[in-house]
Amino acid sequence: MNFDPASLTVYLVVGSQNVNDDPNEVIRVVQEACDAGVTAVQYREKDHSKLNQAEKVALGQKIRSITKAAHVPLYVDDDLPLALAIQADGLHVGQGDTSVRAIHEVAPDLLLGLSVHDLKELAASEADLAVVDYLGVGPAFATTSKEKVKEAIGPEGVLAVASKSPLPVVAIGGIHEENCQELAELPIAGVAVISAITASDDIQRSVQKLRGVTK
Ligand code: TZP
Ligand code: MG
Repeated sequence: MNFDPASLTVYLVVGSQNVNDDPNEVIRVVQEACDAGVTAVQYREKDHSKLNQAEKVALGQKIRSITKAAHVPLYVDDDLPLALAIQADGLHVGQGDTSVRAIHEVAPDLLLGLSVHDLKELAASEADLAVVDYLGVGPAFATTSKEKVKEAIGPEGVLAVASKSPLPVVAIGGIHEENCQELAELPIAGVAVISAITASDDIQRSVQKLRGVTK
């Protein structure tokens, strides 16, 4: 699949650890989010996930069929075997994860996303950016959805990285309907969220509001 920056507009990140360890709830959220018009999905089984690899593959395959029917690109967080097993479109990695160059060598067709927290990390990643499609920048705001999370950088911190980034940027971390407009004037391609969608009482409305950031 070719990378389209518009696919970063509203990017749902989700794994069973975000929905009370209930795989069926992951499926419900992904289906409703795709129906509501999310533009990318990342399957992120992390932190205190209770699923074994076979269970991750089984759930990932269901997410794959939902996203495929919706024509929404599917990324997997930092698990190349899982990404290949479920025929994901891409992989997202953090600074401490498998190097993007190593991934690109074995799986050149996978789209690649890389997390960057600040200008220092952007500079340190420069040589790798040739094989990366987009940057995830944050946490924009305080978040409780990720363990060992770095400090929030605020809209200013997102702006600092986005204005120097040669690649499209999706902001992530603590972004909700209520604060997303604080990011509206920034040179970003979109917003990535967990709880704004997984904990939403109306996914259709939440996705609509989040879309407004780049409109
Ligand atoms: N990476 C940086 S912050 C974060 C990730 C995966 C968590 C985002 O979750 P939420 O609920 O949207 O703050
Ligand atoms: Mg990671």
